[in-house]
Amino acid sequence: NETIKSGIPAEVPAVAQPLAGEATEIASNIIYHAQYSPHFSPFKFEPEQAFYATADSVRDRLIKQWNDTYLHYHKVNPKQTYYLSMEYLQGRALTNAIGNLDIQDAYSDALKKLGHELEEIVEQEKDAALGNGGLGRLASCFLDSMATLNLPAWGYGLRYRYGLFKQRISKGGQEEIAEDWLEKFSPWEIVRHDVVFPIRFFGHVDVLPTGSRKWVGGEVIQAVAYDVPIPGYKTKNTNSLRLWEAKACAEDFNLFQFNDGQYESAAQLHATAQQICAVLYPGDATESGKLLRLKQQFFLCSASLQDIMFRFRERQVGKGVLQWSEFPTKVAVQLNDTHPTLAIPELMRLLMDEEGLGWDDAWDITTRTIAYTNHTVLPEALEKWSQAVMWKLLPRLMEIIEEIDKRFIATVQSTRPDLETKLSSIRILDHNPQKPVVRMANLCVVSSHMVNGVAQLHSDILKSDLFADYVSIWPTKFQNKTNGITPRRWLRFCSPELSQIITKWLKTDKWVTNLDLLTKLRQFVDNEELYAEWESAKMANKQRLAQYITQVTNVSIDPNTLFDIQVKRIHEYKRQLLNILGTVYRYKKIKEMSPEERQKVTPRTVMIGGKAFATYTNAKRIVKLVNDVGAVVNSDPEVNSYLKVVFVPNYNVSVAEMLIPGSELSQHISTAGMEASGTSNMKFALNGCLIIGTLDGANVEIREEIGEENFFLFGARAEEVPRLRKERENGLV
Ligand code: T68
Repeated sequence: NETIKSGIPAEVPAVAQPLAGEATEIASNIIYHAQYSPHFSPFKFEPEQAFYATADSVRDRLIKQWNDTYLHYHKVNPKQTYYLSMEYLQGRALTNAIGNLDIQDAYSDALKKLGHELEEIVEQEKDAALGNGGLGRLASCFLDSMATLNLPAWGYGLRYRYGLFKQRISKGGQEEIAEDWLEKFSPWEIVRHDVVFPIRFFGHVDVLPTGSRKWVGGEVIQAVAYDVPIPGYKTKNTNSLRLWEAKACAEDFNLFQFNDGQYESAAQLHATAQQICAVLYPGDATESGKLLRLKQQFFLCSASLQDIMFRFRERQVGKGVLQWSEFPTKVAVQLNDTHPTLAIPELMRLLMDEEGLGWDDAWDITTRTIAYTNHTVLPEALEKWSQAVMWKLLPRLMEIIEEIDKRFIATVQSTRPDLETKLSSIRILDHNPQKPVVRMANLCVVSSHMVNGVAQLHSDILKSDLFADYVSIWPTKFQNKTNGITPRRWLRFCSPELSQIITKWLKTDKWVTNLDLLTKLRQFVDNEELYAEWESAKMANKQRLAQYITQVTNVSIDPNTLFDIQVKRIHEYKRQLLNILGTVYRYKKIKEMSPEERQKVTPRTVMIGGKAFATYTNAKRIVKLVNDVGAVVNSDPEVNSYLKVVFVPNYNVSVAEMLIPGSELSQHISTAGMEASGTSNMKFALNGCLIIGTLDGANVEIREEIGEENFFLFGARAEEVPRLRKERENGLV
């Protein structure tokens, strides 16, 4: 960590405050971009054109800092972190960029001069939804935080053409529609035509006269870099999110076949390349779906590692002989779950087959470079790839995985004979004759120098259960890193009203980078004036939310009711079903009450939102049930002034930015032991919302942080769950 911190020093001057009159300058810059945009007519300046022109103008500022940052790190050559993730849920970028550059007021004034409101312009931007849920959003939060902390840290991912689907609710329940976030273009990405790496699939392994091995033949697709700037908050430090796009070469286009009328086969490799980054998480029920997903994973890993090694080499130039043994002192690669596991055998391959290192040196470098974050203990979510598919697609990598497995077994047999009976479950290859597979989590644990869980309870369960045998081999390899969220997006920018109040009472805005300062608000615990201000901010956020809900659902909701919200991916273990059944019970109770009794009920609006994976039948049934319950409750004149139920369609980062500040009670009620961490719990708590939750994931730590009095504890504890399950299965309860 110390080496990593030696990046841009903390005292790097913050971005200059806009000067008076800068609004005029910005306004003319926006107009310049509108007039010379190659994408739109210069005679139009409607909200859409105003958005793109504003984004282009902000991007100019970012590029300056971005280039300076790159040059700075190039000179200082610090240890750099690389986050490898198949998912990034970035959401919108404009508010965040303007906020982090600290130029909101100047841009807001500039747009006013041009006849637009900043709030209306930012809504023109489509969410970049290159992720499914918590894991993808965590990656994006980390990028913001690392940039703000002046760490040299890059994210690597894929530039999916279609991100997470758009959810439409019809009579039958959820419908999925392709989300075309690049329909026009993204103003934030810059294509690097000079950063291109070849990625091989299929083919075979040749043995050279020297005895070394080389992967040859098959199909070779090009990975082209698209860079997205990641600005830190009030700092010059601007990192990169590098997203890879797949492309075939011009030589791969067969002109002869095309002229012969064989259009499809002439452009076959081009079509194959296009499939790789076509969609986030292609359905993997079919064999071709599985192959495509594996191709995506390898594409990310190989391109990123070739790029990282290229940069290492470039920065070592002039420092004498290239020492690959120093690679881990300059490079940290963090795997966001097992999806980028292939980085392990790929780094081994590049070091051995391309750089000529021996096994032992390559292994030492690989294990010191790679670390792994686990995000789940659910057995069905632990990745296992068919050995047959892997041999076909990645023959050289499979040789290396086989060797890692062999050497691991030999070490265990010689040093830990007591683990002999456990070997079949802790080794990497599962030779089950029905379906031989590679266990990716095992490969990660064996090959990483550090393994972490994402909340204390989850990390404890990893140690006591899923990875217990490994703990006995490497007691210090396992640690906890409880997830976090960026306070910029999840408070400062999504609730400017509340932020202003906090800044006023704390007499500083330093809390935006140091949340510990919020505890200083405790001294005002009895201050009526603060309460009144707080309440008015909450009411403003509730009104904004109520308006949005009416607009997207046609259900009018009353901001004076209690807003009770559960938003997250729909999953059985997250128990949206329990929530809606509880709501049905509440409905029936109100129905049975006398008019006098009803007067005592706190009127409540229950909101549930989230996407169900397209092939997850039970999750889709839950979505439909919530909608159907809503239809009954909301149209019942006896009850609907005391209870309303809405399903919030198309839950995404931007919708979350509206829901969370307007919430008063939020539900985090997963069966204990199942939710690795949860991160929306933190976002709700930060916005002054009470929590009802189980002792699961990071709820445990949040409860300690916000105090038991602000947390309605609910349900069984993790250690009680197995017994309860058994009793229920046996019909005892
Ligand atoms: C989540 N995992 C955990 N997985 O469920 C959540 N994508 O408890 C935790 O807070 C969060 O990770 C961050 O640590 C996911 O979001 C996925 O989205 C996923 C799983 C399999 C394949 C692809």
